[in-house]
Amino acid sequence: MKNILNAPFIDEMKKTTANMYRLGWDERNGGNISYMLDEKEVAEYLDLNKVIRTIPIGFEAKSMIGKIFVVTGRGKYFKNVEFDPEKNLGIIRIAEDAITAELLWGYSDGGVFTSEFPSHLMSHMARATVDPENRVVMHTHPTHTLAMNYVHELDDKKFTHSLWEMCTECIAVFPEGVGVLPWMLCGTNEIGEATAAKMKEFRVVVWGMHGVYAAGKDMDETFGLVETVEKAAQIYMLTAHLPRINTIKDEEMMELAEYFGVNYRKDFLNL
Ligand code: 2HA
Ligand code: ZN
Repeated sequence: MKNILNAPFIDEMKKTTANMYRLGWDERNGGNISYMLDEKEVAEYLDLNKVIRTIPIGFEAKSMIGKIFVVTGRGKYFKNVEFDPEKNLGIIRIAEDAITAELLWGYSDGGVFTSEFPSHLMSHMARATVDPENRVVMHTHPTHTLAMNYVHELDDKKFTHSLWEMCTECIAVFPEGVGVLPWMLCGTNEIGEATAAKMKEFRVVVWGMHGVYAAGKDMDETFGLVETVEKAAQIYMLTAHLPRINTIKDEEMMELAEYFGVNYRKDFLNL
């Protein structure tokens, strides 16, 4: 059996949480990540018949039975993951009853997965229906995106349009746009369900005045999405209070999308 601390997926979790922390997006225990793993790959590192303990999920995740995830821990700080992955991360499998998770590794101080895990699972379930390759769900508090929530209308089309205008390649990176939810209480199944509903259309969902949820087929794609949205929001916040002299026009955004050959939300442009 190989040493789990050398597993590429643990390394990715360490590097990603460290990057996000240093970007200032994940203060204290802010943010959480869940990453669906390949059973065969995990079996190289762990005895899959050895369940350490079980943890209730809080809803029935039928389509996820048997799926294995590495998930950040409840109350844990992204800052600390790289130094003690076994305490701050856990590897869990959704049990046959669909309402329990079986802990296979981690949460070594007796901890459990993030309070957002039900929301993550609902997003995984929603993305699986539109993209069977989806593996990652990420929640974080990117600074400028959050700032923009206070000065911009929280509307899918208007918010997306403003982001697309801020960087030339935005429309190519998230051609489907971003979904936006109003402020809602976090950690509840209600926000999880609202997020999952948006996740059928978008890979990025803004939680009004809280942060973002993002999904993708791997860590790079998911992180890259958040990074690009955040960069656009930063340009927006650097310019929103200044007279606008130039802009990327809707015709130009259309030209870009067509050049990159992406399937974009035409109804989010005003042509
Ligand atoms: O896990 O960010 O929304 C901490 C959070 C909850
Ligand atoms: Zn949060």
